[in-house]
Amino acid sequence: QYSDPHCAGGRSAITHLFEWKWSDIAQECERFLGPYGYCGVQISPPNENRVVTNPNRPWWERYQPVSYKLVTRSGNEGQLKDMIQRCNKAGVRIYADAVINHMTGAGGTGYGTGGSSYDANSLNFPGVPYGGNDFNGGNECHSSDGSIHNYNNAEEVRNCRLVGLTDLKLASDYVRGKIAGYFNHLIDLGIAGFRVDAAKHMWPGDIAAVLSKTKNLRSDVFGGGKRAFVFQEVIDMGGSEPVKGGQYVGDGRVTNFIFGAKLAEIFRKKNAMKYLKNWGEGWGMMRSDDVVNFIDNHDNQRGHGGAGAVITHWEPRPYKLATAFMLAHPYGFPRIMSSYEYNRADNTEGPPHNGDMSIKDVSFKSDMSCGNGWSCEHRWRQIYNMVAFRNKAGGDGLSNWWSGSDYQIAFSRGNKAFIAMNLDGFDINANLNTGLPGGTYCDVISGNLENGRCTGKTIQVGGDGKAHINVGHSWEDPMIAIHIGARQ
Ligand code: ARE
Ligand code: CA
Repeated sequence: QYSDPHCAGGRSAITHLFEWKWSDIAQECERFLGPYGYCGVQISPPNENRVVTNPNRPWWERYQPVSYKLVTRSGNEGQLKDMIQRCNKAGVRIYADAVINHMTGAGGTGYGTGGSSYDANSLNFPGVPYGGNDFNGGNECHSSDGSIHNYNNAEEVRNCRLVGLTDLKLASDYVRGKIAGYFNHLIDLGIAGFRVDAAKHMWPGDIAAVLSKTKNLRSDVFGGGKRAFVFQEVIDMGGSEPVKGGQYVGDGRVTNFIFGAKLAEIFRKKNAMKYLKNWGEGWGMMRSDDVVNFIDNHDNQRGHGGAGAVITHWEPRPYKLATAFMLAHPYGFPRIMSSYEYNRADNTEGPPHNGDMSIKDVSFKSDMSCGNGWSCEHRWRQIYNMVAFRNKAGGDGLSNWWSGSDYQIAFSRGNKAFIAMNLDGFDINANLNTGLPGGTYCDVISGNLENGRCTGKTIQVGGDGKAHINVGHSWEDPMIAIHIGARQ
């Protein structure tokens, strides 16, 4: 019910434009995401948050709500509305990061980004309004100091304070109504769904109760009777914690944290690539329709949020390989992280900003990559061309699996697309079945098909679907990928 992302016309991947301004996202939908086939965008939390000045405006202040007014450093309600409208028109969906488990950190008073006051000492959030009765306290939470310490106690994880954040009482009908009101406001603006932050810290039944109070999506944009796409942040590494991702699949999809951690081992050469043969449910991960997959996210790329060692944009060679694998493989629904550059010794640093701490515009270079401190992984050729590959592959399953050695693999997606990758110490030189119709294809890793000409390598596929595949082990991007959308 809540697991359909509502992609337009065969699109199949989303990107997280972390900390982008609404006005920049609107333009990005029109000039890039729409034309290059992205399904949608996860945006930073659109609701009013606490202004944190020590450290000065860290990225994480946006995970401390003050109210559900739509005013943040990314823009105001008018700008949000304009962005959602323009993105939908470009065929690109918008999903809001929904912080509904808690309000600000305990203690302290001040103002939010929309001018609302808050008093976390007396649990007073007049901008909603929430008061003392709307939070979990001694009756619900039994930890020594009201915060979560023991992740092996499910009740503590759900009813106590996550890193000291004032924990909302989602068992209360009033609180559920306020959250659903916030969701319905966004639905009226044309949003397609929600990433539910800290879902692990809420009871699945409480999330279901909130969702049951939400409206259908706008029928003029999505057609009649459509429900919001919901993907819930539950960090489940398959260990001993009692809270499992599988407990949440009734409320929508779940973020699949094992995915990036396991692929990091493979693409760092700690586990053989050939074992990817039964990747997906065969590796004990959740059902394909129940997951959102990613190589890294805004937390684990900077050492927040646990969940193991992952590969990030700071290591471009394995990152491009791992991302290409995610996009080429049929398992699950993929999300591409789009980051900004930060001082790696300071994991609190917020987005690129001007002297007055307003967020900097995203700028662009002639090769389409970004400037002004924005990394824009979603604009890397090896990544956006693999989004097109995935769209073309559509519902076709994995076929023609080949592994030449521990770290050399190739596979096709029916008769639509084919990829080969090599992390071994010697080249791939093999005659492989690509599954594709005969013809000359453009390798979309090394180039683009522009006006019928390939700017990178070309690959000849014979009438029998076979091709000579060469992948050099010392190439900067040791992979090739071809599909029916890029045939000369
Ligand atoms: C900030 C300060 C804290 C301070 C707090 C309250 O950093 O020192 O106590 O404010 O004043 C983000 C940041 C936090 C930040 C918070 C609020 O990461 O540092 O706290 O914003 O500003 C657990 C949760 C998981 C959560 C991760 C971070 O289960 O839901 O921790 N991830 C989401 C977001 C984060 C965000 C929040 C939740 C809060 O993606 O960006 O926090 O809205 C094991 C467990 C995991 C656990 C992990 C880390 O792996 O299995 O469940 O993740 O440890 O504890
Ligand atoms: Ca909670």
